[in-house]
Amino acid sequence: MREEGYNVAIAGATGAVGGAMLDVLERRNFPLKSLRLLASSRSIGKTLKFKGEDIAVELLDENAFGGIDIALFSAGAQRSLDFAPAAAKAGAIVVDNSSAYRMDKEIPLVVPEVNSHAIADLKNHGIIANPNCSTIQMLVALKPILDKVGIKRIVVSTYQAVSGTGNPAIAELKAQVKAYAEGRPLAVEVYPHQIAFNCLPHIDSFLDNGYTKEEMKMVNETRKIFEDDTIGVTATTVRVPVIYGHSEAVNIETKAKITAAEVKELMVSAEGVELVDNPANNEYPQAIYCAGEFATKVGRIREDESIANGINMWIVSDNIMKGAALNAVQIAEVLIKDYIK
Ligand code: 25A
Ligand code: L14
Repeated sequence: MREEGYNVAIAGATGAVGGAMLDVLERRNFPLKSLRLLASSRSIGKTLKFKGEDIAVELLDENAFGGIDIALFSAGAQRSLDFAPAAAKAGAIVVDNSSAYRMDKEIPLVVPEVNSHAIADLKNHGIIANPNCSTIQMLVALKPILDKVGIKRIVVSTYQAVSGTGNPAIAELKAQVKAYAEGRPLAVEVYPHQIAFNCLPHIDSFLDNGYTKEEMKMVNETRKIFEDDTIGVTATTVRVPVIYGHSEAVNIETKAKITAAEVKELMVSAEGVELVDNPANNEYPQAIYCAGEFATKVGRIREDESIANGINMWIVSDNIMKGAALNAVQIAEVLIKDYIK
């Protein structure tokens, strides 16, 4: 580790994820020498606060990365395709939150608690991909079970917060709730339908196979991160009127038998996981208590009585934190410990 700290840039600093990156860097006291905040021309003239100081937002372009050690990208897949290679060429290591590079065979896709070793492959292009939010929290919880008894198949249904779509979606949910309470008509702009008091089985765009892109990210990214193409994964991803925190009902078929009690024991010692499972006291993971938290919470652990080796569980995490900003900063922490001299 360098005494004087590291030069870090955030591309997409004004977004929902970028704002959380500032928060995580501050809360984890990341050793910074300098911090550069980048966004589109819409945000030029704005400042953002970091440790009580105002930092001006600068334009994201190919010349923005001189002297940067680590560039955290969260400005959408197109911006990553446009500018991440330039950042890497300028000598920065890129941690990319978008979907642009996740399934590229030469680019590591990393959840530090699960496959930190894959970071070594960053030497190919200087880019590391941060997985999809729904995938990250599921794998943090499933990894100890995978290691102990093996997993054959995963069936997951998600209940996803609007913050994943960014600040405009948060504003739209709040505005719809207010308009409803005041008896006014609801404006619908961000999603194809009203999201207040509704559930939309539609996240990201639809594909030819009838699934959404979000559903197929959960299938393909799980296989890549677990390094097992034989694992069966099927997903239904649903948008719900929640601001922060994705919830997931996860059913797994394991290779060998594991009891609910044994799974609970694994969750107690799992890195990044907190067991919240006391139904007698109405205690189970809930999105409203996950906002701003780093841990992935797991509860409602039961044996699936319809098959020999099955487990049901409920997994909740802040999609903007572990699902994006925290995971990216954790990768940066591994980089400064093991990879950047
Ligand atoms: O990979 P994908 O599928 O392409 O999607 C990734 C996107 O999903 C979000 C994240 O958006 C990311 O952009 N996301 C959520 N969870 C995620 C996760 N776990 C996740 N992504 C990965 N993993 P976001 O809203 O958090 O951030 C968007 C940022 O990108 C900046 N940006 C947009 N276009 C840009 C650009 N930066 C440089 N050049 C461009 N061309 C954006 O900054 C934001 O920081 P900004 O300056 O453009 O916008 C700040 C203000 O402008 C408003 N606004 C946004 N879009 C428009 C707009 N106003 C008018 N017209 C618009 N089209 C915003 O309200 C904001 O206040
Ligand atoms: O990281 O919730 O691939 O609308 C793209 C869709 C992030 C969440 C990604 C959403 C996602 C986003």
